[in-house]
Amino acid sequence: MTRKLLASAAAAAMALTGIVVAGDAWAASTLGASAAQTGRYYGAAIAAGRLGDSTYTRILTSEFNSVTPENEMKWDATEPSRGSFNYSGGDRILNQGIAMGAKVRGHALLWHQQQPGWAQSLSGSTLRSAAINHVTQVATHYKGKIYAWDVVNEAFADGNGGGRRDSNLQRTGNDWIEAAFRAARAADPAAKLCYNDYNTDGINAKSTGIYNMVRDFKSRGVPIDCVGLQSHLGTSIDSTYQQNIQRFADLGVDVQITELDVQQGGNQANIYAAVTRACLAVSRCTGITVWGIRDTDSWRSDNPLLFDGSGNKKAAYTSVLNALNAGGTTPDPDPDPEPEPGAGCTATLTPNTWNGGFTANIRVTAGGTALTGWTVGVSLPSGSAVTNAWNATVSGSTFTNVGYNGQVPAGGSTEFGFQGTGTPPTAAPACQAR
Ligand code: 9MR
Repeated sequence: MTRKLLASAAAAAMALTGIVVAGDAWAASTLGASAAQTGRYYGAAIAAGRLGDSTYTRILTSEFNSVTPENEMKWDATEPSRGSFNYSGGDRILNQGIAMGAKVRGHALLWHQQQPGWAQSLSGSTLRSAAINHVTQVATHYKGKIYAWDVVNEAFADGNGGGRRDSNLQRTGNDWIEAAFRAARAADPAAKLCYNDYNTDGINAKSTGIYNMVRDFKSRGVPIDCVGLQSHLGTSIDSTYQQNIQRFADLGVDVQITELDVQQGGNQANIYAAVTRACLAVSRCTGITVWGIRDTDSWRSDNPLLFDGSGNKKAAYTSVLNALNAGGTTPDPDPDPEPEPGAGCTATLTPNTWNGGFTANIRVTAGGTALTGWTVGVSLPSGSAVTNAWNATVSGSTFTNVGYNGQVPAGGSTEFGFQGTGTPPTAAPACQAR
């Protein structure tokens, strides 16, 4: 092959991967490819009903490497009548994302809006169990396929000093959010679990209320991995925007910009660039999603997106692309590795022999990471058997936490015991976090 042919073959290959040569530097030519240079994604909220529009789909497939269903995975869409689930719209979005090799964000398991009528009319423990069942069912249906779930959306109030929003869900008890996160983790352990909200795009009372909740969750071992800052913006950006992202990241959660759109007519291109730069500056800010593709696809009427109604790139698009190509910090792909089996906890056994049998008390101690569940394996001498256990369930000689003692803070302990026939174990029990 001649040099020229080689060069054009390389150019064709680069065009396919969205990379072009700009000046001396390599610069990606699409939002997704340029975000990927620093290990991030650039996504869009999409609607199943628009996927037949060829302009829409052309922009979607060429520019974005993450998708969020704008409405299709919400409670009213997925469980229109109690216990009867409909995943048709959600699955269309999921399959579009899979076909594109994109990350799929799940939105949203529980929210005070877009609840089906039957849920709106429930309250108390009936609503609580219906809500948790909803989380379990939907997260199970999409198990292993979702990059990050907005487990709870918009549960904090505006102008209430950082307190919760009143809603039917809130009235089931203040612990409804952690119950939802625990159910989501149990159903889909691979998905990152996010809390998502708006008007949290700077340091203010509302974002501080959320910050305090995340800090509390982390200290008690409630599973939470990320915070979504929606970023529905007007004509300015809060001067503490980046600082706010950073303070959440410093709690040990990822941050994602989840629903970005910016009013046109103010400083749109500059605000988009500032959001991009702020995310790139914080290594745990892992990606940005715009809430729609063209201005005409938006829920807003002030032309807040990156493409005009005809699908042309706007100035805001170019400013985002340039900001992405200017580079930034690189996220650690696995900032919170799961503990190695056995590394998350230790167990000690204290036997008490009595006529014809024994009892044993086992103390489980968490390592440097809080436990959200544990199992302990005991090696029994031959001829011995477990007859019953307390504060744990038993299968053979493997013991698992019960509902009230799976959560153990880092360094903390809990105890269970069992009774057996024969002689007590002599080997140290093996503890594993789960
Ligand atoms: O864009 C969504 C619009 O199509 C729906 O009618 C609306 C219903 O409340 O929800 C919009 O998306 C919202 C998102 O789910 C949560 N944050 C605010 C978004 C804009 O309202």
